[in-house]
Amino acid sequence: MMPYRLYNRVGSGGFVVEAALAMAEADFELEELDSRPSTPLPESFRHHNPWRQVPTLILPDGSTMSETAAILIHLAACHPDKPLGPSPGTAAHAQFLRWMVFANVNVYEAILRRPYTERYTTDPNGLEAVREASTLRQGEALAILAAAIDPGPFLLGADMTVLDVYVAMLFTWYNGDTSFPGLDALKAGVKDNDTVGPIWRRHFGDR
Ligand SMILES: N[C@@H](CCC(=O)N[C@@H](CS)C(=O)NCC(=O)O)C(=O)O
Repeated sequence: MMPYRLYNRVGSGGFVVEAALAMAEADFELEELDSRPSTPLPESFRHHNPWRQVPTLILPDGSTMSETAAILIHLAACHPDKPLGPSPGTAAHAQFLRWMVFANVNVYEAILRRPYTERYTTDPNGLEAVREASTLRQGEALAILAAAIDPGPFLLGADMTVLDVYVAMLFTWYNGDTSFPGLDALKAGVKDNDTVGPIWRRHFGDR
């Protein structure tokens, strides 16, 4: 079996996949692309992922996965003895799936409307309005996640899962000014984690 191979760039969404692989104590190689966060990837990357996005993960059998939430759910299923997420079929796993998909389609998608604004309107005079709506929508979706932290400090309770690492990453990209103390505490817990903390700092410094 080959090791996992993760395509990413520093400061991009593959951070959470790298963190999940480390939590799984899996054997993996990093392919860091020479590309700045918030910019399109080189045309040549289409060869690895036709949608030209990171994270893109090559699995040990040589097949390709993309889509952060799908990758995280898959890694948790492959490493059930590691603390990535709850067991499939449990009530906790239902919430794990719920918030994983919510974060992906509502928070991540809203964030992307700022750096990639021209994908969301054909009106050259409408770009700033799309960016403002992006920030508002990020805040609305983060408020739902913040309210779901009960009793905390993590989304599913006392134990950190890859869902929390994902939400902490998205929250650190939030550019609005609404404060979310529950998400601050969740993010602090993620940054404090012995396995994930050093990876966080390599991608995001002290953000
Ligand atoms: N739906 C994708 C979104 C991934 C995504 O937007 N990745 C960004 C980096 S954070 C990217 O590759 N941007 C380059 C582009 O979209 O052109 C996922 O959940 O993995």
